[in-house]
Amino acid sequence: AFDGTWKVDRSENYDKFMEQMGVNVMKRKLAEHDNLKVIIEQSGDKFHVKESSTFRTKDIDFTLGVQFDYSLADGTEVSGTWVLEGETLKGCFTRKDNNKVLTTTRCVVGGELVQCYNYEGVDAKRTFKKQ
Ligand code: MYR
Repeated sequence: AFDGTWKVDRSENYDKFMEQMGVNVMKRKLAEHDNLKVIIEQSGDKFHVKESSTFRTKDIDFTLGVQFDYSLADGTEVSGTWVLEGETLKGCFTRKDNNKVLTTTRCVVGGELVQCYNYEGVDAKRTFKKQ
């Protein structure tokens, strides 16, 4: 269900979320137009995710339930896991610099990939269209 090439179409409260993450205003302005594209390939409980944006391209392999390290587009290092609950991927990642937790979910709704984010009480959402 998650397989495909997904291009960001719209974002809600993403600026506030990044602000809560401590991302400076200049990077936040650039991130508003990051043209984020996520290519997801799932086989069983293994995922290959290729992220590309105006900031970078990055590949990651992970297995559901198995902890891995990742660095976010702003350089923040996190460690955590994705698990599947029903039709929803749930991610829980701890920042290495302050031990605070970022949670995120991915689910497909009406043919769109919806990713929700939460950090320290601030929620955001980005919706991706399939290419
Ligand atoms: C992946 O499945 O794409 C790799 C693991 C993702 C880890 C957490 C994603 C949250 C991204 C938040 C971006 C915030 C930028 C300050």
